[in-house]
Amino acid sequence: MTIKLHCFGESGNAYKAALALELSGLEWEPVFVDFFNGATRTPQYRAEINEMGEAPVLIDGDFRTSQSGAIQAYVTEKSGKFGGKDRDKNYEILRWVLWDNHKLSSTAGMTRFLCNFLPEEHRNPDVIAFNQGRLKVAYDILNSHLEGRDWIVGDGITNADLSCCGYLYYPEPFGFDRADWPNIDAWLTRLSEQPGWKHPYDLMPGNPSDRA
Ligand SMILES: N[C@@H](CCC(=O)N[C@@H](CS)C(=O)NCC(=O)O)C(=O)O
Repeated sequence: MTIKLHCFGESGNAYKAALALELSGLEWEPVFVDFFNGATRTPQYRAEINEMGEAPVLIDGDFRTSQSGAIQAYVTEKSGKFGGKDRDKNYEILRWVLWDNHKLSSTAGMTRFLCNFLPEEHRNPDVIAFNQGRLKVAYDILNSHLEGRDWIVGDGITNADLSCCGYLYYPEPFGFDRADWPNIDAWLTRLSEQPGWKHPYDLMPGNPSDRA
């Protein structure tokens, strides 16, 4: 049975799940979530898809979960890919996924939204600057960790990489410039050169140009 991923192209959180599915080789298909027309806020979405009112959501037969980290864990369980080979590695991967979800992707996603998708009259420069300050700390932590490393944990791609990259390939400006962070830049290039890698807008339906 084909796995379904409720997602949309602009969502870096959905990208983490979609990229894990794509690179795992599992059979999957996207189901478009019309986020920008309020789909995730409808009672129907909350009742039938996800009570948390978020994308991504994975449905595989009678199994369903949301949260990109949980979806990645499911992909690992099902495909045997992107997990650790031992307990220490598994916890190290989990540690980076949780860090990403809290400190990197949630702030990057919010900042990108504030800078690009919120109507201009609602964009608050102080809020944006505050978030960009927090992000700078996060980029620095990741960039330092990647010094002398090809991947975040161990010697191959894991869910730590697939999580932390979630918002870092998007073209919309939100204060992240790859040139400022050479180890992150090289790591993003390395990941994008893996067979099967796709850009978020090529992997999932939904693109800012749809609303232009
Ligand atoms: N921690 C969640 C975050 C998911 C999330 O915030 N998704 C956004 C789209 S990128 C969403 O659906 N937001 C709906 C809302 O806030 O109303 C994950 O990693 O999956």
